Parts: sequence; C-alpha cells; structure tokens
Amino acid sequence: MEISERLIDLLRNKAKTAVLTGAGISAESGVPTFRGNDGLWNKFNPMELASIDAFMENPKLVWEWYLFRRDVINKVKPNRGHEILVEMEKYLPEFTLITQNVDNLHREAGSENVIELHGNIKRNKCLNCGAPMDDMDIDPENVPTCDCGGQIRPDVVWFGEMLPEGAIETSQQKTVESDLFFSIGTSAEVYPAAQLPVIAQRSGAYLVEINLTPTPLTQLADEAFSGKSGEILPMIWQAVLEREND
Ligand code: BV8
Ligand code: ZN
Repeated sequence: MEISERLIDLLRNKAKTAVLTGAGISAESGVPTFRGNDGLWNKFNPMELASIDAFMENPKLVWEWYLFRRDVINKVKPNRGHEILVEMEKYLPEFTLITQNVDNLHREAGSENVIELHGNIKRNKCLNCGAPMDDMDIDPENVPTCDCGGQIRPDVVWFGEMLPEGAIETSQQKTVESDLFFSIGTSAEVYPAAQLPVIAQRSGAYLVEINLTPTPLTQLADEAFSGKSGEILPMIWQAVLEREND
C-alpha cells in the first residue's frame, strides 16, 4: 500500500486535521454496518425504523431494534482504527473527530473531542421535552414515559430530524479550517454529514478516504485507500512515526 509523502508530511507538520467516520470504522469491532451485505438495514427498511413516524406508529418494534443493537454494542470493543484516531488526537494540536456512529466506540477508545452528529445509542431522552433519561429501564411492551407525559426514545437522530444543536455548524467550521480531512468507513450517502468531505476539499484541505469499497467520494479524494480502516490507519500512523525517528 502506497502512502504519499504529502500525507506523511501533513501529519508530521501537525496539519489542522478533521476526521469524519461512519459505520465502517466499527465493522471490525463486530458492529454491523448499515448498507453492507451484513448491513442492519438489509433486514429492516431504514426509513421504516430510524424515523419518528415509525416510533409513533410502532414504538415497540423500534425499541426492540434499538435494544438489539444496544446489546450488540455492549459486547464489542473499539478496534485499532479507533485507537489510532486517539493517538492522532494526542499528537495533533488541532484535531476534530466527527462521527455519524451512535455506538460510543470512539469515546470508549479514549477520543475526547468527539462530535456525535447522529446522537448516541447508549442515551435515552424524552420525546416531548428532550430531558435525558439514561438510566431508564426500557420495556418495549410498555414504553416508559417522562413526568411531562412524553414517551422515552433513544437519543439518536432519525431521518428527517435535525442534528443536535450546533453539531453540524461546529463540524462545518472545523472542516473549513482543516488542511487535512479524512473520510473513514462511510458510504457518504447520508446528509448533511456527507457534505463535509466535499466542503473540506473545496476549502483547500487534502482529502483522504479510507473505505473497503468505492463511494461517491473516491473520485474526488486526493488520496483514497481501499481496505479496512483497522489495518490502513495503523499503517499510515506507522509511516509517520518511523519518519519521526529518521
Ligand atoms: C436532516 C442514527 C433535515 C440512527 C442515522 C430523501 C428522503 C428523505 C430524507 C432525505 C432525502 N434526501 C436527503 C435526506 C435527508 C436525510 C438523508 O441524508 N437521507 C439519505 C438516506 C438520502 N438526512 C436526514 O434526514 C438527516 N436530517 O437532513 O434533517 C432537516 C432540516 C430541517 C428541519 C428538519 C430536518 C438525519 C440523518 C441521520 C439519520 N440517522 N443514524 C441510527 O443509527 O439508528 S443515519 C445512519 O447512516 C447511521 O448514522 C450511519 O452512520 C449513517 C451513514 O451510514 P454510514 O455510516 O456511511 O454507514 P454505511 O453502512 O452506509 O457505510 C459503511 C461504509 O463503510 C461502506 O462504505 C463500507 O464499504 C465501509 N466499510 C465497511 N467495513 C469497513 C469499511 N470501511 C473501512 N474499513 C472497514 N472495515
Ligand atoms: Zn418530558
């Protein structure tokens, strides 16, 4: 696998870096992706389950799906890809990690400054007043309600819903300011997240993609690595550290 001098120099010179991750970075931890052949969505229609209409219509089914995913996520660990991003955050003075994932694995790996664009599956909130309800036990047969009467829901962003207050604005600002932007393990199909790598390149950042398969970004990227992020990120990092010791 060829790593350009340009990328190594950008990292060694501590370029302002922003990273967008998607479900692919957690695949090697055993978390099913959304659109891969083992993708969660294959079994369910995404618009059917990850939407407010689905929840209003069938809170039991939606909660069963989220409890199933919570159970999967509680059993998995971050992988080398998550860990390298923790190293990068420590090494680079200006580093922003923006994730579409709700699996909490970046935080578990030790990443500090994480922007969770689509929320976090480990958290609950009230559908009505938005109050956090994390330690609530959820029985899909009898979905609990908040004192205000609102039903308790997972604290994730469903299709058609706004992203958390300020999340996309901060992400866009850090993206525009970045000189180096990684798009890792995302099919780049979900907006507004998918816009970030395009904004990065338009703002003059060096755009790097790491993905198992081609995406709409692959043609656009300045450097595209085809493979597993859990293998490619350690190789890129190794090349940087080796050069440090030259
Ligand atoms: C909004 C949280 C506006 C919940 C998720 C038409 C109709 C309806 C809506 C729209 C439309 N056009 C645009 C929209 C807007 C919509 C959207 O973008 N839809 C898409 C489908 C077209 N967006 C929204 O609705 C967003 N909100 O726009 O609000 C608004 C404005 C004003 C007022 C009100 C509203 C909200 C979107 C957030 C939806 N929530 N998740 C949950 O998780 O249950 S999205 C969901 O998809 C996950 O967050 C996931 O991360 C995300 C994106 O998927 P990826 O992460 O990319 O995962 P995927 O499986 O697709 O790809 C994995 C990739 O990894 C693959 O490329 C694979 O090759 C690669 N890979 C696999 N293994 C590895 C690997 N790569 C490297 N290494 C490996 N080992
Ligand atoms: Zn409430």
